[in-house]
Amino acid sequence: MKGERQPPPKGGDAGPRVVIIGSGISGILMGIKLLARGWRDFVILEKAETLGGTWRDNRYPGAACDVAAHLYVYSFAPNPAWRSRYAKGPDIWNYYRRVARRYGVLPYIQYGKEVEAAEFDGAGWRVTTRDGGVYQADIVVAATGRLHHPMLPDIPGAESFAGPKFHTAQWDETVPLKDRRLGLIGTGSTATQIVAALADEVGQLKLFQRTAQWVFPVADTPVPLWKRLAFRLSPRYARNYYYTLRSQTEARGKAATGDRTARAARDQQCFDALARVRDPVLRAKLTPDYEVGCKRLVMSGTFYDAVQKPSVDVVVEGVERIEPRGVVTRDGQLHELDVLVFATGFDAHAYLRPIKVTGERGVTLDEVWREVPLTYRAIAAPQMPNFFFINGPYSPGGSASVVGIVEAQADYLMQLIERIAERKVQLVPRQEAAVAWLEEVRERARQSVWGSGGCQSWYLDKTGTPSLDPSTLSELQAQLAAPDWDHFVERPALVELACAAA
Ligand code: N01
Repeated sequence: MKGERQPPPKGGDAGPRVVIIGSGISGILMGIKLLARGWRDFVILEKAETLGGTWRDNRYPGAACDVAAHLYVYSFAPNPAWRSRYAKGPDIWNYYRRVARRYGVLPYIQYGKEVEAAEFDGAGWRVTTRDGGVYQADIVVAATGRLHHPMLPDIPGAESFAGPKFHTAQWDETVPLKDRRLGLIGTGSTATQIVAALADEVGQLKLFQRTAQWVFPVADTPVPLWKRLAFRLSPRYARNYYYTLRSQTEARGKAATGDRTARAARDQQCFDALARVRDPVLRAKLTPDYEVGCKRLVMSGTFYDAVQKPSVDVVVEGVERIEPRGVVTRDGQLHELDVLVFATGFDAHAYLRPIKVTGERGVTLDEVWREVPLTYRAIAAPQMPNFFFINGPYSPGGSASVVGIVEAQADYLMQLIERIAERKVQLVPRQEAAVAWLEEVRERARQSVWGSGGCQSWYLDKTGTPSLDPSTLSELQAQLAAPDWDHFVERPALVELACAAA
């Protein structure tokens, strides 16, 4: 993209030195917020060669966002051009690139900079990258995403498969699929999108399902021309539409936190969608044995149609091993395959890893997080002064577009950064404030359907507790409206914050 690698402009109010790790939706947003404040002394370190996280990496066939497109945008940067209710992955990626360019963030991104370590030395942070880069910072913001590390299953013989094999987040576009025999292990949101996209293209698709999923029916309708024009001509119309979508999503999301009325209506739509699967044997295979919404709901209006096509076979016998010719299930059957894809999700609990973060008195983040990832409001961790997260552990999920959530967090974070800059201080959350906040969130999460619905999911941490805050976006915005300064230790920075570019 033109201008993607220009140096940042010089001069002006430099502000505190900030290192942002990651150039996905959260990292770009932090850049926009700093520039809006007039602060230019920051850098966004991106380990890949192009910007973007999720939507750069997930380029599998059918990749799309099942959150309404007009809601999956920054609230201040609507996109009147969306052509359908749900946007395709590459279009979303292009939207965020365009916004990054429009708001002047691109010159601040450095590519090929994989952060290896961040070390606090009393005065500030020393961030080092794999290629030997060293960055001194007053503040570090980790915007590294939650679903970033592909999870590859430990299935005997996986290495021996003779054909191409890859994880959905590492899709090999050079591998032809037409009329070939494709094996897909896993049945989450990703796999269901792939099944719908490829059922007509491949010769045969074997879907190896360990656990059935509840599917909430959604229809991907085109956005008519008059509406696109209205979005373009009337910012007010666009804004109202955004907030209508937001409240609809929030109402549905409340089901997760225990609102029985919302839950009943939502559940019924899932039951009805499943009931339309004609073959009773297939329907039985696709019927989950846990509560709706316990796992992250699959949102799809096409999966059940696709899975009923003659090319698709749902295999529920359980994968025993992989051999050169294909997958052997527990009933001893060999399913011969040409291509094998792992739709087995992500390690959602490897947050920030393998970056080594060392805070006060040499304590590492791994030590602070030995039991559970202890954070204060999912934004900061004890003993890590001026080190912050966006979309960190225990961020809310499930009831809102993640973009709205990270915006609420970024606005809160800007208040912390403002204070750090104004008072020339370091801020670190008090241990007891973090523990109290986390206990309260974990208790509510346990009581939510994620914790009590009788399923396994990536939401659950090693203790079996959902690592998500069940707060809705409105609740989160209220909680984050103004920092409670008593919950932070504030102390003078040892060295005055730099005002000139490093
Ligand atoms: O991954 P998942 P995903 N043998 O963890 C199975 C977001 N997302 O990539 O259920 C056999 O949901 C596992 O089985 P089980 C969204 O938040 C958003 O699909 O554990 N199977 C499961 O079926 C989503 O939740 C969009 O029994 C094995 C599957 O692999 C998150 O990403 C689109 C196995 C993993 O499902 C992750 O979704 C796509 C094994 N050894 C994704 N190991 C949007 O549209 C695992 N499985 C916004």
